[in-house]
Amino acid sequence: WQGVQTGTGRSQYSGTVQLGTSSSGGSYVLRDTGRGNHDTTNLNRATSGRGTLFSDADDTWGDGTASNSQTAAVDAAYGAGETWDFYKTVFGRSGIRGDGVGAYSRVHYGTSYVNAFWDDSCFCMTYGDGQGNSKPLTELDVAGHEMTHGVTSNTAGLVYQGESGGLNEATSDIMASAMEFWANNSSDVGDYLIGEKINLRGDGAPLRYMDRPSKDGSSLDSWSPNAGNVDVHYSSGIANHFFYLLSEGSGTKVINGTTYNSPTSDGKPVTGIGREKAAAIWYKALTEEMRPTTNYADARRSTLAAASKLYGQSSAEYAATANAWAGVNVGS
Ligand code: ASN
Ligand code: ZN
Ligand code: CA
Repeated sequence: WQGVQTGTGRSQYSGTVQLGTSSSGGSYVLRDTGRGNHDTTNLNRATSGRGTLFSDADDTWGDGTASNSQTAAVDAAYGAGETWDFYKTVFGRSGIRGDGVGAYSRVHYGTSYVNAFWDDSCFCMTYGDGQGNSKPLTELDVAGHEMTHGVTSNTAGLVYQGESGGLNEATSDIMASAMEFWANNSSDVGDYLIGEKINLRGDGAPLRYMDRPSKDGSSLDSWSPNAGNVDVHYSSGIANHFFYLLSEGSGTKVINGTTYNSPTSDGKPVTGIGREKAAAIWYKALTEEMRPTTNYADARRSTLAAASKLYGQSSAEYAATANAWAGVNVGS
């Protein structure tokens, strides 16, 4: 396969996008040579194996609908590319392990599969097609979420159960949202919602809300002694809410057309420092401070240490980090 080609994709969620592709003998494949040779493959309803590398005669992929089998590949490849570029540009991280090597993405997993996942053993991401009113699980923030599970595995290694599991899940939502804002795609604008365009439950609601996680009916807005006993996709709410408060502050705010209303558990207002600084603090904590057994109290210390390194201990950013944790009932 030769050179770095740029294909055109018609995605389901992100409009018309540019894709890194490769050529050989007059045909094209979804191998992104500019991003660690990240491949996108077709499982064609299988639930194991590497799948078949997508190929195409004219380097124009998908048609924006799920009836075209290439469309899911366009979204998956675009999401992996944006996430790669986000980590590289914003944090200087070259790929999931930081070694320049790409993972790969598999689409059309199984039949009516309503999920997506990262798997350390294949070093790959996998996407289902959804079922009924639920569309393919290939939205940009879902790709960022799954790929970030790979980054977490290769850095802090947060154990996927109890409080560390909630922090692992939150890290994926936090970095996915930061990436979605950074990607600045006019068809899928940045927000503090996860999976907002998939219609996962058929009621038009997003999968998760970061400003007030309990809006989904299950996630925690703030820490309680029971946090380690709930599903990691619900205990993540505590850190997702922390990240929202640290970025945007408490109260009501409209961002890219979405209205947020973020309360604090102690009733005290929090002033945000902006999502770029909040993401920088989280990433530094993840990669330099957190450990496999980090719990919420440790995460507070980790982010304060990161804020201190980045901005100094007497900075507004350090104070806001402490205030945002207080706002989700994680104290000193
Ligand atoms: N989509 C889910 C996640 O990334 C899959 C799972 O729960 N294993 O957390
Ligand atoms: Zn996850
Ligand atoms: Ca989103």
